[in-house]
Amino acid sequence: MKLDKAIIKDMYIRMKRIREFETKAMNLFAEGAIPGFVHLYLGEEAVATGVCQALNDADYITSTHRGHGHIIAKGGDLKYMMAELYGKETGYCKGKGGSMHIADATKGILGANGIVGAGHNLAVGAGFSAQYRGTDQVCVCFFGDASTNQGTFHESMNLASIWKLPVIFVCENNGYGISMSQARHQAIKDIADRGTAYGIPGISVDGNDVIAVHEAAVEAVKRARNGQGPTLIECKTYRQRGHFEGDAGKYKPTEEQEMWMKKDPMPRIEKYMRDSDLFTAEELADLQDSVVKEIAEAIEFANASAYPELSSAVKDIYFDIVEEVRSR
Ligand SMILES: Cc1ncc(C[n+]2csc(CCOP(=O)(O)OP(=O)(O)O)c2C)c(N)n1
Ligand SMILES: [Mg+2]
Repeated sequence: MKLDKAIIKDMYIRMKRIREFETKAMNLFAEGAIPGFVHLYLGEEAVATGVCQALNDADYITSTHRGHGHIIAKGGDLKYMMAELYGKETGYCKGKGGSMHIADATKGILGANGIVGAGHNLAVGAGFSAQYRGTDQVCVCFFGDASTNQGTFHESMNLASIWKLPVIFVCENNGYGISMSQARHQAIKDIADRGTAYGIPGISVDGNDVIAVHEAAVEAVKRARNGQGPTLIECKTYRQRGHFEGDAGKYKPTEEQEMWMKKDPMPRIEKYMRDSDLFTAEELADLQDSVVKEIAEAIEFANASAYPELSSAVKDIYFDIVEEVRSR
């Protein structure tokens, strides 16, 4: 597929934002600046990017516990994200949600999600809503390999198929569910095969090749907008870090890690950009500098922000909202 320079440039910026954000989050967590848990997306940047580049602002995504990449690729605000990781009051959830609860309804980001498999149902709901309202919106459901063993995956695939909902199921097969390899948690190799059981076309792509992911996503989005129903895209990729920061990932064989580092999506897209003669080395360096600056500004913003007041711990909770609705 021959892509316009503008699309490649846009994808590179999104990928680089994720890489830089995650690298900084990794270091800041190690320094103790970020509390709680962070599950990093390093190595999987091409998946969220290739898919989200094929979407419009009005389209939806559902995310996972490993959600930073999805949110950045769909246009989430880097400053509010970083502030949320820091637990600051300027964050997306006023510092009370952390990494796994970031959502932005204005960008169609229906939320990261700490419950494995919960995004599938939300995606079906969003797809049904779009179909019912007669809009041309689609919903992308991002999820991991291990989550395809949850009942929600199967229920959602079935319903999306029978109702021909505009949902694109994007499986990030990074080879592991926590410390358990795919070979130990399911008896199949290609998760794309699971589409057959529900009458959904399933396709496996190299998830570290942003152009291959994008190509598959464009096709699936076209089908969904045309009323032809869901597609299952399995993106074969690799989690370069442990399951969360603090997990050294000792169970990942060295040869396996080395093999996947050779397929790192960042140098691959950079090589493509240089070899295609579409970008000069200087242009590439300028793009890199501008992203590094953006992330530095997000960290500065988070650092300069205040922690929430203690009294805010009982604000914006269920009973608070019920009270507000009652008093209207
Ligand atoms: C319902 C539920 N069961 C178990 C867990 C614990 N848990 C957190 S992440 C995870 C593995 C997820 O693996 P996968 O879906 O492949 O996503 P990845 O972490 O590889 O991106 C599990 C079992 C959970 N958060 N929610
Ligand atoms: Mg996994």
